[in-house]
Amino acid sequence: MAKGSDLLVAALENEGVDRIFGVPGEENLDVVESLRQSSIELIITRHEQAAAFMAATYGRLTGRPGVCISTLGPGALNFTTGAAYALLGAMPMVILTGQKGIMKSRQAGFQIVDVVSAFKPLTKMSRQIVSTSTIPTLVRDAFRIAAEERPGPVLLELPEDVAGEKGEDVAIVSQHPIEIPVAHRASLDRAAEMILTAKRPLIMLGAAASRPRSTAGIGGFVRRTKIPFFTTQMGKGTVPGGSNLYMGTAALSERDYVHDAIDRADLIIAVGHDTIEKPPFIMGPNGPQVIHVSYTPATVEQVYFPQCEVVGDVGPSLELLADRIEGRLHNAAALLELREGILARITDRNKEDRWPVTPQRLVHDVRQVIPEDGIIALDNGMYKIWFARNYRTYVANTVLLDNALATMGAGLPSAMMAAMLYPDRRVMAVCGDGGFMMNSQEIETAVRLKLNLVVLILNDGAYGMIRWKQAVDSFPDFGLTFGNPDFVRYAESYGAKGSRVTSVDKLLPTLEAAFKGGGVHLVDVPIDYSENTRVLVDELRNRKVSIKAS
Ligand SMILES: Cc1ncc(C[n+]2csc(CCOP(=O)(O)OP(=O)(O)O)c2C)c(N)n1
Ligand SMILES: [Mg+2]
Repeated sequence: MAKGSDLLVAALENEGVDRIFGVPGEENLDVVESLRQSSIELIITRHEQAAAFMAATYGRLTGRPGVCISTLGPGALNFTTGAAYALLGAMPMVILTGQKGIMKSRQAGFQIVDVVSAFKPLTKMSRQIVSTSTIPTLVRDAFRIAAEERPGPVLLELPEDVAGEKGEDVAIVSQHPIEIPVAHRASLDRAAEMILTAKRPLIMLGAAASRPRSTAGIGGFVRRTKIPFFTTQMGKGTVPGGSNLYMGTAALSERDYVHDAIDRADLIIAVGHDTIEKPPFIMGPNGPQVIHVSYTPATVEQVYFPQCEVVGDVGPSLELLADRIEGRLHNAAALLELREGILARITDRNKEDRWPVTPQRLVHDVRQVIPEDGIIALDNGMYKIWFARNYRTYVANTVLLDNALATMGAGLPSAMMAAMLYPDRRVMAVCGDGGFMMNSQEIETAVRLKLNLVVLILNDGAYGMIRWKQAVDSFPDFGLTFGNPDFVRYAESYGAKGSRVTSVDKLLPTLEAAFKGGGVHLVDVPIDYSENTRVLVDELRNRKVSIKAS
């Protein structure tokens, strides 16, 4: 006879789960006891939201679902933002929640919320486990659904009486390999024809191009066709950005320098574009034609309506497409002449020594202390646009940013996950003073886990991005500033280290010393956001006029 929680944990082990993040409650105690006796590590966080962000990031970086656990009602509801983060960001994740007993109810309605229903719009599947005998199949199904394209979160609710109940022994369902079908020959022929006749082709790498399984095949396609490429924010890094075909990242939807190339292209091969991202360009009736290459068909939107679709396993499908066009492309390099001009504009003023530090200088100095395979994980704030636009990447998944839910509070937990998975690589969280404080309690978790992690806090005493938009829209400056704790002493109170940067020339050495010193190290740097308006509004607005005039 097997106990429900033992069956659950055996099924999780069968899925290769090695760690679970969360905050258990009374209703999970059987599961906690089963975990104690298992090979799975239980990692306690200080808020369920951080556990969900960590589990989602585990899924994003490994392709295998990350797992998080909470109690019923209040704990489960703290997973909602993490579920939405994984749903919009296409990150495989399995959420386990507890519930009061369903066979007997001795506590009436205390703490009971219909969690399964609450998560229906936030997950790919949300189910209650009602008997021990269904646990193996439900767990297998949950992991399959979470991981298959398009990946996302799944919720399983385990009531405490089912967890504690002894039932018949049921066999665990073993995994088997599944190959994703490759695109249809007809669609490959059609796409090849369009590429061969294009005069100014351009490749765009989107969010799904960053899936761990995609990246090698995409690199091969770019190298074989030699068509220049740009990326969306979440597609950053999928082909070595150091290659001489990288044209830039579309951090804005229009008018940026990279749009010089996009606007002139007559064909865009959009690899892995997911319309949950803020649009990297706006399709219009007179703009370039688009070929959508991805695991799943395109979602047609007002701003994205491709004329051709190549749907299937991205790497192998692109290999077949390259077979059809390699060596036959005469116009592959047509837009390449714009490259130097675009990249030069992006690096403009990145060594300026103004104080407080400017975003351009900040991105430049951070790049200096992060090796090619080092990882930065961004929270959400004004600096995200600057990093997306200006930070060059050389290795896939070395910039973790969220251009999907774009929630504040995920920067620190996602950096912690990266630091756990890659202990030999440098990892830095980049957070605003607003976003950092939304999950800053996890510094305790990071210290407890003995992570090596630098947390860079950009201090403007404000919800800077919203304050900036308020000014751009000509509203009076109102309601978006706050006071901060002393971040150095705050770090020290957790047993972490802290440094404050007091002049622009100290930024780089302070970051370098923080990495060299190891452990968890907060670096507080004041930032001057006046560049937002000078570059992202005035300079680009004037530029549009000059393009139109020319
Ligand atoms: C959870 C959440 N709440 C609110 C927002 C809206 N929002 C986007 S950026 C931002 C300000 C971020 O402030 P901060 O973290 O200090 O970064 P800054 O822009 O000042 O660099 C806000 C409030 C959001 N994206 N997510
Ligand atoms: Mg701020």
